[in-house]
Amino acid sequence: MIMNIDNRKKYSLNGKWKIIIDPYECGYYDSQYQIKKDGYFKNAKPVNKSDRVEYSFEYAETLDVPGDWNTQQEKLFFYEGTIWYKKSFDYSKKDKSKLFVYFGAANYYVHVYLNGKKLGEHEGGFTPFHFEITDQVKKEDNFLVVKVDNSRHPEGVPTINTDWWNYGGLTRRVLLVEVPETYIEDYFIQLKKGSLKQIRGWIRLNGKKLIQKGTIKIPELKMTHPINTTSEGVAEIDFDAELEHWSPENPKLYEMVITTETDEVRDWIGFRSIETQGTDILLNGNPILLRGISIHEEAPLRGGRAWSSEDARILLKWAKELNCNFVRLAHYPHNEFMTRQADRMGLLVWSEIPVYWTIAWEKSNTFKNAQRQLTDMMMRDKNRSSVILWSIANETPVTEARTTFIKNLIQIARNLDPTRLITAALNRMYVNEHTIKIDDPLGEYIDVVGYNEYFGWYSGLPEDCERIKWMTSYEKPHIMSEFGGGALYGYHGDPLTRWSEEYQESLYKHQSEMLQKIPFLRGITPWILMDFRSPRRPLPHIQDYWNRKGLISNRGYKKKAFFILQKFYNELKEKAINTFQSEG
Ligand code: GCB
Repeated sequence: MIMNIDNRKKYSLNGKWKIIIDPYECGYYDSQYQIKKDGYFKNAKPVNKSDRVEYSFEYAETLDVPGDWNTQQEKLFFYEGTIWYKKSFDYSKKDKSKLFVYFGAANYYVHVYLNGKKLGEHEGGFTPFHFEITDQVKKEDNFLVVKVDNSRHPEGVPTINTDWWNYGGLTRRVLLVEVPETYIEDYFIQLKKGSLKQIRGWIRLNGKKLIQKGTIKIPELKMTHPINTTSEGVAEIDFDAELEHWSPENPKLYEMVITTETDEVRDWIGFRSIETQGTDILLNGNPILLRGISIHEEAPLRGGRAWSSEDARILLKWAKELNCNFVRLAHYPHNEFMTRQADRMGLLVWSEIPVYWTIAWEKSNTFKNAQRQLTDMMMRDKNRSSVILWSIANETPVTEARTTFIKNLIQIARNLDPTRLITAALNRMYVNEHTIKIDDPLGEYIDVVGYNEYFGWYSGLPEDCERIKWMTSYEKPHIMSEFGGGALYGYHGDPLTRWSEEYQESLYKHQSEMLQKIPFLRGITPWILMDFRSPRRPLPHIQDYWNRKGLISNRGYKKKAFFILQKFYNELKEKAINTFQSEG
């Protein structure tokens, strides 16, 4: 995967794309359900007045890219199926350089064709992918056709059942990316685990000239280190530096310049350590309490899938206003602007893959798909100091097949990135009505135990929270990765009136009282920053297909509970509270 796309020579294919809505996939299958040789990707046009061609991109309507299709046209609001996208472009590349077509993400399954020939396919709605087009691209009149299918499948990741909108389409940027013939394909530069000054990592070249000399520089520190790549194009990086460490209070980034004989990339990277000790999380060696909030990739104010740097800035600014030092980016990898912005704003990040509820644990294809999404997420964001937690799963059933599946994913994640912590959000578990014991066997394999609870919403009333006794089987840090309740902005009642702002406010008050008494708790990410669309939420006049658990409405108005959490976090921040005391 080419890293750091914004540091490359790039040409945007964003904007209006021609589209054909194809619910029966006539552009792909013939009447006998055989794959057509001359599907819509051929972009055929009648050659004379008698010629019969039953589709046309030329006269077709358009959709904006990036963007989900559901919120661009009313008739597509509930649409699940195939839409064909087409974009024409001219491009003159430098002799010998390589050209790629890059997609930030497309939901969910795509086939990509250039000038009528297939480039490849990609599965998974939230991770980037690209295809090399060096030999196929022409100076003029190229046409790129993408078949995007957002149908849900029992064996997909996620599977058919989620509590978020299945926004389809080319949901993130599409770019042409030009790199030298031999280019710096990837690099991983972070502090070595356990050290506060040893910079460790590697760079990897791709191309014909794999053995090269170069340097890695930190201009601000006036440091230059030599690089010598092997015949595999790989060079190890290992040197010491006296660094200001990255933290939410001081999100210090250093410009790093990697130069080889044929290429150069620049990136802004922060350096921090993250580890656990008993029930503590240590950032740069010091215990930290994660004052967080969960966030969906729902666009602030306009709704639909978020994708822009402006969307990221608005969402994360709200998190800062809440006095957060941490965000849970649920339930899938968010766009790259989010983690880059979090680096700059000083927000720690929990990053997650959509292994959500119950997927097909026994199917090897499902495993491969989850593995691919995990490694692509990790590869894209491995240089982001904000990211401290890779989350492998959310609310999965306690079965052997599930545990084996996730255990195997954890192993892969640890091999790929030994510097960060692994987590998962475990499911609700009751001993009795007033006692919770966290003992999902998955807890054994993760570093930080996430736990979702909904006292006062799915069970009991807000005031019941304070009667709950908390126990755990794991001497590890725990994060309350979800709690919350729905409220319609502007709907008022007493604290017992469901859906009122007052009910949600009361719930947050009682929850914060309860949470402070859980001695093993080191993080909180209530559900959720902003209302988000969900097909599971049809209640007329209240939900209207929005999950209303947001502290902020879909139009950007703050509900009463926002201010309760803001105050609670402010107290924790002011008093520099890093651990909670038990009641006794
Ligand atoms: C959960 C899920 C989350 C839902 C939330 C809810 O436990 O993890 O995806 O949206 O509950 O609102 O019910």
